[in-house]
Amino acid sequence: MKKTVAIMAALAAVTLVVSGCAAAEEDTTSTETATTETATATVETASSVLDSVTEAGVVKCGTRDALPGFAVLQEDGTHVGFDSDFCKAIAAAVLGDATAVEMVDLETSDRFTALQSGAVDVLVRNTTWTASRDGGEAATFLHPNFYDGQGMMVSADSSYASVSDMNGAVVCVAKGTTTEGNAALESSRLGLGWEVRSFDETDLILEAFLAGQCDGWSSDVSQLTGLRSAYPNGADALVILPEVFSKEPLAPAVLDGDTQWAQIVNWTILATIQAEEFGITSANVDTFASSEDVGIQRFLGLEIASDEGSAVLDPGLGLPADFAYQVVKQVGNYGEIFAAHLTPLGLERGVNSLWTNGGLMYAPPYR
Ligand SMILES: N[C@@H](CCC(=O)N[C@@H](CS)C(=O)NCC(=O)O)C(=O)O
Repeated sequence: MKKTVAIMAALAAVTLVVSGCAAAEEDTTSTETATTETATATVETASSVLDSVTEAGVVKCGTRDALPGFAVLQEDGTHVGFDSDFCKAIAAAVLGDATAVEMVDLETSDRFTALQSGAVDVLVRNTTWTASRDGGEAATFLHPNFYDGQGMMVSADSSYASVSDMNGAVVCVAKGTTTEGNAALESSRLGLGWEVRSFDETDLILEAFLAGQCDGWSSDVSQLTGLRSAYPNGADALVILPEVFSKEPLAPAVLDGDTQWAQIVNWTILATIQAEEFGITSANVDTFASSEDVGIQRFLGLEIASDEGSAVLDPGLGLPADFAYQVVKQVGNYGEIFAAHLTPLGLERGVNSLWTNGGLMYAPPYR
């Protein structure tokens, strides 16, 4: 099918050449608003998930239904959690309705097949971005929504104070995860001779752990924290050891080969980060309707006045001009989402702070 794609980037580059960087930075408003109306080119692209999502009026989001803090199906049928909120944010961005989302519960080993078969439009399920998954699972990973690392949880009445105390331990993990390989590697690195035992479902690890069949339960620290909070014998019966022995950037993913859909999901995540940086929250977003800050006007899809008239910025992503407004209004900014679901578990922002606070959360300019 034919799609019209704005070529603003090329025109912006021309602007820089003719007027110099400083001038372009000071007076980009008129250039960018003018180009939104006139500068387009037509290219052939394959059909996008955007079309099927728009037609269906719903985003199918591959996630979880029982991971405290991240994605929990409640008795009233609603989903609550950090990952659930990013699923809702995508629906708010694309369809203007955060509730227009079908949450598809996936076990770890089914995640990529669900994406490949089209059973889900996007995966937001504590999934680590690795090179092999990028290259071998037909998955395109987007901006991480949580930078994590692998850790070890043990019984509080065990004698383990450190991973290096766990000589000959049985370490229980979920099948189809990065956790399996990392645990084996850590065991051989430290010469601990672990038996890494893999289970199809988290519930089965829990059963085995309760039955005393596991000396350690290894996973991403964020997940261990969530699972610990819901432990049947109480959170205090478990301890998460201090070591973090891998990098686990948890990132939403879409199927390879659909750049438009990938950009849409990416900019939805980035919008939550940018909103936090601007200080725009679900509670105060409407007060920015009269903002005179051009950066905020662009971001919220507000009319930007210029000598040529007024227009809203359309960067050509295939998103409605007010997508960031809808995301923030209906779901919240990154900090709000984190505070609502992860702070109560005791997780700190740490590397997931904004870059302005020394963290890794950084959105490219929306212009
Ligand atoms: N981030 C790792 C681990 C992800 C993962 O899903 N781990 C298991 C281990 S506990 C899991 O299913 N957790 C959530 C759940 O079952 O609710 C990966 O992408 O492989």
